[in-house]
Amino acid sequence: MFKKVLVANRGEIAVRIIRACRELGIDTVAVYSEADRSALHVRYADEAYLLGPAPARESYLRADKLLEIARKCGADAVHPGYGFLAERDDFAEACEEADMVFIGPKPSSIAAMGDKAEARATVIRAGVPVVPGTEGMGNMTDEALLAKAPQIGFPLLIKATAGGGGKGMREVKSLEEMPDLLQSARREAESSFGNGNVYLEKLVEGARHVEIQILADTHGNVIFLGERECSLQRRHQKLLEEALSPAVDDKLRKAMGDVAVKAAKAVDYVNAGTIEFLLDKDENFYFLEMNTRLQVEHPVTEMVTGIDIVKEQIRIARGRALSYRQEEVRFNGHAIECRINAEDPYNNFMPSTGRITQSLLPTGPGVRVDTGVYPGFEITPFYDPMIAKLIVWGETRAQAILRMRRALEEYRIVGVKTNIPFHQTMMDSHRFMGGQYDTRFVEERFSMDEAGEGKQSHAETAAILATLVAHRETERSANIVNRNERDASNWRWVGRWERMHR
Ligand code: MV4
Repeated sequence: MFKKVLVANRGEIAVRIIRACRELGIDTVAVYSEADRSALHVRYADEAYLLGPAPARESYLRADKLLEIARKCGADAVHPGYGFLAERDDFAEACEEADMVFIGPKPSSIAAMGDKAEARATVIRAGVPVVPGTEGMGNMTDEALLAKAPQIGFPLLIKATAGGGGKGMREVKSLEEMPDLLQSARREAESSFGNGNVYLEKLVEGARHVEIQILADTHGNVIFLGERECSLQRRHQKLLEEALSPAVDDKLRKAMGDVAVKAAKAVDYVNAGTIEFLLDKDENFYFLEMNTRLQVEHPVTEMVTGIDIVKEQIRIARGRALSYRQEEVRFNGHAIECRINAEDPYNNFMPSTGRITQSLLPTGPGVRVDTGVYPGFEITPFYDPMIAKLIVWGETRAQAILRMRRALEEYRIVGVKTNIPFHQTMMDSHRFMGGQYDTRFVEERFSMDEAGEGKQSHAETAAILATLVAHRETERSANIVNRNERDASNWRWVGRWERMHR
């Protein structure tokens, strides 16, 4: 067993990792920047050390300082959390060289999935479906890309090989506009990642973003923990996640899970990881990329499986076998996570900074809040605006939505603006209730004040959802329609309800 784990992160995820260690009887070491002297992760850890000034570059990204602290305090493992150094193969390597266990995958797996074009080529060889593109052609010149583009067809996407998060991504509608877009994509990729290489993929329109959580141990066991629906995002920042996805049935889940396991095995993966897929309207799914880390939204998977993913990560890193076999993974109920950000949803989601003067957290049955802030803590512009994750569980999706609505009402934060009103409007959205949304929904179809999308009473929402629940129950007992038809009829029912109340 590890005696002492250094948590190389801040905020809610550092607190989350410290909690898992505490329950396992492992001592914890926090590191912090000058802006985080009074942060919660510093208070909760057994020991804490200053890294440097507030900017991440001078604190949480200082791999040399982190390892020096780890060595001096006698830590035997490092948990990187997400962001910062979590997906840097050179950091994982440096941990190993310092005789420190990196609680994550091998450096070679991180590197293999870090180059998105190489990742595509690798998973294709393992039989994983990808969107048609320039796979297997190595780093290409503009001439080669322009020659290949008509074969792929338009519209297509230019993507950065070092990419992720949509940086360096460009939509191309015709060959004529492609040279300029190539240049600007390369420029953006170069400035964001120090690497201007790009590749091409056919554009899949109106798809959902569905990702599969996997766990892999050092004994060759790889299992999947079902999917998360992550389509509700704005400018490539996820805002709300659900487990399981309203768009995935048991058969599709098994198909996607088996493919995710193949992708993980293709890079000899160990520890927790996530395979991202695009899922189109006809239930075709395509590998996008693999995240070789613990993810922000892991709690929704924990809530429906009962599996503590962080504890499994630690167990795996100690060389133990997974606690669960695939057939022991069961899904119970539905979970939703709202990311609570310090930003103003009425003003283009502008970041909001300042001291939190009051904070009242929602509690009660089926409610979990993962946060790194408390009254008196100051939100600075140095880090991510996410200050908490509000996660609820319900026996059904409808009950989870009603519970989230209740929890959002209880939540009070004074001192900074938050996106809680955005989530409240989302809970009232008929499209959201019907599970009818894709990755364009927030940016193209959703409005904070649109009539019909929001502004009804709790009683009205409860009535809609109760009817959806009753409707689904009836169907389940009658067992006469398949999933697609069932979704359509749910949606028809919501339409009828809207017309009745006009
Ligand atoms: C795509 C796509 C459509 N077709 N690839 C965006 C970030 C990066 N991880 C991949 N992304 C996309 N790749 C093809 N061939 C649409 C997106 C995309 C997206 C994906 C997941 C979640 C939100 C998204 C929002 C816009 C575009």
